[in-house]
Amino acid sequence: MISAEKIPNNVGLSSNKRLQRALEHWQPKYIQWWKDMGPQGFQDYHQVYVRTAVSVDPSGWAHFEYVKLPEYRWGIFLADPVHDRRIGFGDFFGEPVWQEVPGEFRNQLRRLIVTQGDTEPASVEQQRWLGQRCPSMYDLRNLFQVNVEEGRHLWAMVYLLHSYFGRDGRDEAEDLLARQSGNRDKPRILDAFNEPIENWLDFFMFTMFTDRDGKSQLLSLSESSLDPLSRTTRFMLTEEAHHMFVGETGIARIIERTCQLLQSAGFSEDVRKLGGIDLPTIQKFINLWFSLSLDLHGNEISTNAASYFGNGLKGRAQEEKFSDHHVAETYYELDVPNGDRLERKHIPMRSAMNEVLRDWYVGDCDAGVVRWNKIFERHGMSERLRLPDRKFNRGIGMFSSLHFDPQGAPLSDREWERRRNEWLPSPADREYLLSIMSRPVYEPGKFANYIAPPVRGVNRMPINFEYVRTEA
Ligand code: BYC
Repeated sequence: MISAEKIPNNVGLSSNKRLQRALEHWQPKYIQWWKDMGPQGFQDYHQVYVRTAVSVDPSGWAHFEYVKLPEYRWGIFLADPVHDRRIGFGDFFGEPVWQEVPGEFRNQLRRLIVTQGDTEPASVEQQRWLGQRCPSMYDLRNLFQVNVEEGRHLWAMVYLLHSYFGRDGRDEAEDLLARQSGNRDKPRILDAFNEPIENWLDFFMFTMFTDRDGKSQLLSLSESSLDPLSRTTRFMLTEEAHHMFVGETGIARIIERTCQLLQSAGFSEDVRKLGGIDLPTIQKFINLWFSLSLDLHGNEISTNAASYFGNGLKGRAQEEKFSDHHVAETYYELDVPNGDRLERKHIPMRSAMNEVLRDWYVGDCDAGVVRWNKIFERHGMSERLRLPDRKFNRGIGMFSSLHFDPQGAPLSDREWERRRNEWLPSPADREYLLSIMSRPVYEPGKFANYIAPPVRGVNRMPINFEYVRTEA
């Protein structure tokens, strides 16, 4: 039986019979999915020190407890309503926001919510083997925190589907549990969510770059005229911040350790001989996950994006920072491939909305890389990491049929095939990473040789706290 106590919420679940009935049907399937496709080997005998959102106020955040993963209390939360909120962009600018789904935008809204919802369980599936290779108990706990929150984000989208899309919504909610990351017959919708995440460098890059796409997409959905979608995504953003923290600090700690190893060997050694992760490998994983996550912003020129904007369904990140919210007569300057040259074209701004969001995203990623590079400065080293050019390794959009090196210089198909392993992780790189991650580090306070400890523990607990307990 569905109860408000088991499902923390601020959506009036206890008095909403329709939602209760829909969830009663869906929740057992979700739990079965979680056991089958969630963290492998940690479902039955482990208790994890996790944060559970029990309310939207700041004190609701301080709620930490040991839980068995399948017993986590996945809740449903909307950020507080904004009094007299008005539509902030597009053709309906200035009108009151919608509390129900307008019939004419039903399909588009459903599509956006399903696409967003599909990424959440996908990421849990992608990460399900990582516990077996964890670099420490602290990191293991962070992995599970990210996983349970992605599960909660799925709940958030399912809440919208169940509450506002009737029968179709219930069918879509079932399908969200039926597609599977990497499955050839029923894959996840967006490509990056079908890529394997087999080692912790993948994981930290994913939480740095792909979760940051989550941030940019959620920011733009939080502008939506559909108020429940706006309020749901606004609350999700608070959790997303932690995921990016895990990614950014995870890579920072790997860089820190690599610098230490290099220094201890007087810069004379290959870091791999010392069991660390060399900088060229780190750079290759940046190249991979940044380019995959650029693809997640869709085509550069998109009629879908134009119509989402015009209809007020999906805005720009931080829409209030722009002065023109109609965007009916402005243009975006885009370099479009024409034969073997790029030609500057003026694209109606609404059709370039995916590119506008991508600009915001690239700036946010760049700031993170600048912070990583400070670690080299602190060690007095001249090495630097960088984002590849946005044309590099693209699978979606107008550059997807062409090849470019990380500096953006065009390459022939042959040259690309010959040199791609210089820029992207090779099978040998992956084999090396698996070799140093083959055994999990489960002892409190101990860390794998390739990563430095964090600056502080979780919730003011010591670094050597037992973040994951095993039952006898
Ligand atoms: N892979 O007009 P276009 C997160 C398809 S991450 C495969 O450009 P649009 C998270 C597209 O579906 C954030 N296919 O599309 C992070 C369309 O197909 P059809 C997730 C792709 O709609 C970490 C066709 O190409 N949220 O939260 O303008 C862990 C035409 O493309 C891809 C959202 O994505 C791709 N990458 O833009 C956990 C927000 N890109 O209809 C979670 C909701 C495009 O021709 N989604 N296609 O068969 C959207 O806003 C839009 O759907 C997109 C695509 C920006 C993704």
